[in-house]
Amino acid sequence: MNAATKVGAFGACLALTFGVAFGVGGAVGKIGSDPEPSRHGDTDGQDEPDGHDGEPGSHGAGSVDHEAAAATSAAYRGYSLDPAGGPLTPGEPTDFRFRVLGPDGAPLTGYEKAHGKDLHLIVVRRDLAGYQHLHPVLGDDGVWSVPLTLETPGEYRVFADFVPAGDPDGALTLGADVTATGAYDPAPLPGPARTATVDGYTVTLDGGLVAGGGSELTLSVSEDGRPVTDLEPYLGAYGHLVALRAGDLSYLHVHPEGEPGDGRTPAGPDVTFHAQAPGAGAYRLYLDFRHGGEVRTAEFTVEAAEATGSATGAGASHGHALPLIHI
Ligand SMILES: [Cu+2]
Repeated sequence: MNAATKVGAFGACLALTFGVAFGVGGAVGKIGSDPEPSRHGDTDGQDEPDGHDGEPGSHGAGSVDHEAAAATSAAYRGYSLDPAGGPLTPGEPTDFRFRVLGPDGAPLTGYEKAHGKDLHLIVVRRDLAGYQHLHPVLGDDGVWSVPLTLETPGEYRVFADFVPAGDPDGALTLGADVTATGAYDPAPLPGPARTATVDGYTVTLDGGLVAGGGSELTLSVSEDGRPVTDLEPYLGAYGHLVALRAGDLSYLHVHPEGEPGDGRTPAGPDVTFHAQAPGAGAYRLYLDFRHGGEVRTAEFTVEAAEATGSATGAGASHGHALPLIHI
């Protein structure tokens, strides 16, 4: 689907951080940016308001690692990501399959739902173009599958964000490279901006990222100049935010703390997130929001500034522990 933008907003401070996973993609290198419209590949746009079973912050609790500089690798904590198949053909729909192997070497079949899904798969080209947020289906044999089309040639990174059942360390994210054959023509990263437009929606960003610290980001959605106050729940929240750092593809997945129906979280126009950036650099933010029955993605480039003075970020000021999963 297309990228679009609309962000819901929670009136209050939604502090929540879900599992924040930092992954450094292996291959550093080409990072460009994406002049192309972002693609949102969610295949199950319909998600029920009740699909959220992760308690904010529950994810990742216990895996706090403040030495952020992590790298998302294909193997971590004994788990590994095992994609099947070779290079894909650009523009051709593929049944993309992969497995997560557990510490015992066998395919992992037990998952705990987070945001209504057993596993979230993020796919992006290495220049941060072509973003997709997919929800694969798990087979009894531990093989995940999902329809996937890589529109243009190039090197892509896939991130599997999940919670192994029964693992006290909580959520983790594993990354792997996938290639779409042909000449890769990386685009430069779009410059920092406070506004993004998608399908008639305008999303404005307030706040920013602080290198190595917590910060608050508020995204406001309007449509044709009017604030949107009836955002629809998507995966149990009014907005989902993923951030990827240009260069090493460090990965952050952040969610608002409030939930639709909790009696205190308005359905827009503001949606606030707490994020923790692993370090300085340029990040591409992808905000998924749902309105009018469709999920859209608004994209922004944000520079994470070095923290100055006290090391207190917005998160700390709110007294929230920010789970940080170091991948
Ligand atoms: Cu997801």
